[in-house]
Amino acid sequence: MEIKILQKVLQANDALAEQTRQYFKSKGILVINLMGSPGAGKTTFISRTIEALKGEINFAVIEGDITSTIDAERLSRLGIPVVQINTEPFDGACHLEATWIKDAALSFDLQNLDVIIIENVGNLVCPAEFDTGAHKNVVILSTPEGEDKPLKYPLMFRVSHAVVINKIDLREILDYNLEVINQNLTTVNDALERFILTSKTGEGFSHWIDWVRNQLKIIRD
Ligand SMILES: Nc1nc2c(ncn2[C@@H]2O[C@H](COP(=O)(O)OP(=O)(O)OP(=O)(O)O)[C@@H](O)[C@H]2O)c(=O)[nH]1
Ligand SMILES: [Mg+2]
Repeated sequence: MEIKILQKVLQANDALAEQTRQYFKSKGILVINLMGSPGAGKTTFISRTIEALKGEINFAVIEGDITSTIDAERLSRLGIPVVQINTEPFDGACHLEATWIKDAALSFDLQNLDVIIIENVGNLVCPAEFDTGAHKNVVILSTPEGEDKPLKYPLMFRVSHAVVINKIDLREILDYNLEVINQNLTTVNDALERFILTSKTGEGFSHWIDWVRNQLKIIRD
């Protein structure tokens, strides 16, 4: 019985997510859902991306956290529209659902918008189970988390279109093995687009920035 109820919830979420995806495509707006562990560097990465494309691409951000507006305040300082979703009233959900994303996204001035980035709630489990309606799912993995995460949390890496290996500046001190992480990513999903960078300094960002430009072009074709 419980399984049936959960399936119903997921089906309703998926249907709304698909509608949202089509709606934003029709408006020429790219929606990117960024997922990753707490502290992987999601907010720093978003901030760096927005700064790199300032004057070229207009961004808005949907911030997902169980509680607090810390990240939303950080990103608002970039002069972009930000909406915070706190999941505390929804049993402290560890993911974002399509209905919340739709409402948040529709609150933006869509005329002056190119890309919406969703910073999902920090963890590698629940966000992978709920389609947000984004066009692209991106998972950010930082070097201190180790090379084994794709094998331990495979769903996250299967539902993602791209993976960002962040904090590569810490590679030597952590003895981080790029060959091993690449092998583990290939085992789980060899179609994943891969970016290796340091959000703190912006090193290695050009490939990622080109990808964002290209995805926006694809949405508008
Ligand atoms: N050395 C290093 N530190 C980084 C890098 N990117 C982010 N950090 C640091 O990692 C810490 C967490 O970064 P955040 O951007 O807040 O991470 P987050 O994933 O948004 O965290 P939550 O929203 O709390 O889940 C901060 O102290 C950042 O300065 C990086 O590329 N290298
Ligand atoms: Mg954050």
